[in-house]
Amino acid sequence: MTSRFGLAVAGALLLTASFAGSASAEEHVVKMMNANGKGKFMLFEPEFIKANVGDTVKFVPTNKGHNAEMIPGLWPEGAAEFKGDLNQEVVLTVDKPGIYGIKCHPHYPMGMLAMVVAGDPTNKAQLDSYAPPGTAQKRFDALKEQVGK
Ligand SMILES: [Cu+2]
Repeated sequence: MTSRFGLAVAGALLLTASFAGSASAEEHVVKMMNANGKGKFMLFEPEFIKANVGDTVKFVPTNKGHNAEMIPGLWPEGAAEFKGDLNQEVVLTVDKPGIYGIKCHPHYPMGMLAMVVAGDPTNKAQLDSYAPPGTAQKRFDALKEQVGK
């Protein structure tokens, strides 16, 4: 009995170790939505994504009328360009460390943006130089706050 228990513990430890040491890429899923039911309209859910280089972020059109595309003023140097079509699922491959700004083209002035932060925020200076349009500033500032954490 004791030895069998010991074996189970050893197995569990082994499993934990292999997970911790795994370098396999993660897929993050972000919904594109009209409302979150908590008084927020036109949004990516979640809006802030902490990722690792090599991960992917899949943007899913949960509601119609949205897309996901890069914010050119907030994009890691050398990272591939990114633009999804309206109502289409699109996958961002995180190929460089840094801060990736994502917007929905139709609703960007209403603040529909997301940030993906992977590894070192190499382009952090862009957070200060970049000026989002209209009421996007408020959500931009909230996301910017999270990058520092
Ligand atoms: Cu939208």
